Amino acid sequence: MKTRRQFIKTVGLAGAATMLPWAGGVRRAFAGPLPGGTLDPTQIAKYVSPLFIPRTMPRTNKLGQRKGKNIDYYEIAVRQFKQQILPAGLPMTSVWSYGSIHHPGTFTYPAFTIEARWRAPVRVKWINGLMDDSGNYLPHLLTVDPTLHWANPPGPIDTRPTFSSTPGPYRGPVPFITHLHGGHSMEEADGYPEAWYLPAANNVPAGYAKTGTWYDTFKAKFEATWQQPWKPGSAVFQYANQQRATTLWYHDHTLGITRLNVYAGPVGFYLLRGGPSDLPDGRLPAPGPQMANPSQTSPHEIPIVIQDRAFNADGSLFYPSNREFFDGFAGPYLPTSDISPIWNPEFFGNTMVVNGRTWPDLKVEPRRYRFRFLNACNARFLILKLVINPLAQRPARPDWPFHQIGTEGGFLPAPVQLGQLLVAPAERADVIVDFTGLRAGTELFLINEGPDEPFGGGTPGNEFEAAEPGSTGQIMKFTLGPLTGPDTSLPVDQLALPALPVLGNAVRTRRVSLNEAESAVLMDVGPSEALLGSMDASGNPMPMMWEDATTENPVVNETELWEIYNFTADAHPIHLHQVQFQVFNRQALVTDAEGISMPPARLAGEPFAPEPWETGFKDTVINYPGQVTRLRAKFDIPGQYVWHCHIFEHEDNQMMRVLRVGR
Ligand SMILES: [Cu+2]
Repeated sequence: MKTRRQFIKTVGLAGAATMLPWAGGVRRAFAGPLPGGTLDPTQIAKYVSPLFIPRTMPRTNKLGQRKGKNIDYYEIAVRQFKQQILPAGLPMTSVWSYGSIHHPGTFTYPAFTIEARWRAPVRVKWINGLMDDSGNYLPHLLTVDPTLHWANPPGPIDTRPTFSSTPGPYRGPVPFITHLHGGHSMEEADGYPEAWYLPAANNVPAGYAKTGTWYDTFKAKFEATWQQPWKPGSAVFQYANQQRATTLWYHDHTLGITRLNVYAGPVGFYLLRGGPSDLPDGRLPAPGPQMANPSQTSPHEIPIVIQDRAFNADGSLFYPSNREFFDGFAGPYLPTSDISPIWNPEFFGNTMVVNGRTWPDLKVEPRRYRFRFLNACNARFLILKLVINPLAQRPARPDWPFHQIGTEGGFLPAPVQLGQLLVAPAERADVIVDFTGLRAGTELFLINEGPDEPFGGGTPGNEFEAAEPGSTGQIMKFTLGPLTGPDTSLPVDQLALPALPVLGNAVRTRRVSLNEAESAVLMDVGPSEALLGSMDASGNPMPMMWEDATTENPVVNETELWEIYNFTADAHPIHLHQVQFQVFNRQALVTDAEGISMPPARLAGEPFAPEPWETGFKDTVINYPGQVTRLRAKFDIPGQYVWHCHIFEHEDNQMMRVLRVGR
């Protein structure tokens, strides 16, 4: 069985992990919710709140163009507000999320959905509105570790600052920048981690940088192209929408603080429709949620974002405020050692939040629905099943199937019937669930059998223990009502999906590595950070830091084969910006007794094909321990991007590298 203990084992870096100061190896021996805040998740009534269905983000206006199409223009801010995330009767929760500044009712967590059409440009003024009513900045809702390599507005910016003693948390104005995840975006519109900006607050302390290293470069580029200024506290991004119709989402991407900025709430869907890679109207379950007449809208296409969170008894979000929460390590921290005082290597919440509400219920009709699932957890891999009994012994037998039709990069070649959906952080699963024939009153539960700890592959009950059935092992409920109208969508077995474009053969093979680092000065403490890296000619990993010289530098318009060698004990969801790639294959590596690849990397066995649900285009792929994962990508926009692990805690502490295309 995989344990927390294994996670900290390091390959290629300071080794010698033997006895550990925490009780990690025995934690899963206790049946019960994970530790979290002061609100016991078993005291939260399940399935009392209806599923919140985010509606369409209202446009600010349409901008005319002399040539070509009009531009859909939005002005969207991130703000702090209270929302009833816990069931009525329990306190409200202070969260952050996005909304249209001209439509006060649109500030919800998750945010309203941006509806985009193929080849119709969308322009968004993204405003950092993390200020109070007096225009003073709001400090973070959560505890910011100032010792990572992070945005660091007090300066020097975008560095790991040095301290003469262990500092307390950062309480200043919050840097923020929004990334459209999966977008085939120009560099200035991609939400680069060092292009952040503070709110245009009255009281930003003297000497603080108000923007990150790359902000001015991208501002100049955008303004020269589009003649719209970037005002203080904002950035304006334009998305061409010249990519396959698919499920995109938007979230913060600021260097070293993304885990906290996203955990605080701001997240939204961006649905790109139309064009040759979409289906004609009428074939799939519709309509999606609309802005107008929400009470009269009965959407049959619903985006569903799943997140694990933890709460305090006063309704506030809980996120660890010290390293000790993770492994009991109480110091010494930086600068005495190389362990950060606050950062946790992962966080697993004990409460499941779906579209901004804990364990909601959705009333459905006996017809087909299209659900666009998004795993927006910080670190948790989900294994979703539909069952009659939510407390059924794990692993449970699925009582109802999913038909997956798409993933991050649009439709699959053909629908895939699945008893379970494995969804890593940032992955999307576009699925049809056909409730046809189910009697009114039937209840189906969406459960989760992913682990309450890092995922390393395998199956529940064998390689890991399934999530605790009474808390994180449940997600939401579907309650069947009567059919109110005919279902005119096509049955799944009659559904033909659009053909996939052909990527072409790779002209270059690029070998990269996933690594973990434990303390170089403290015995038996780790991890201190997670690292990407390259590989030497002998197959040894060469872990690299964010600040090291760029090594991933594809030529514009070349297709590359990436070989991602995992030298850690865990699976990492690796995300490449700019591109939608294709998973080529995977292959086992020679490992030690615990399944960890041993350098130099040596292949073991034959390559094997990706899962049927991985055969479309993707922007995030699961990299299992003990394996190399191969993907093909064509990089066709020059510029400054990133590739990184989408476990937010990893990404924030070095598991991110520059991806520089061309030049
Ligand atoms: Cu990772």
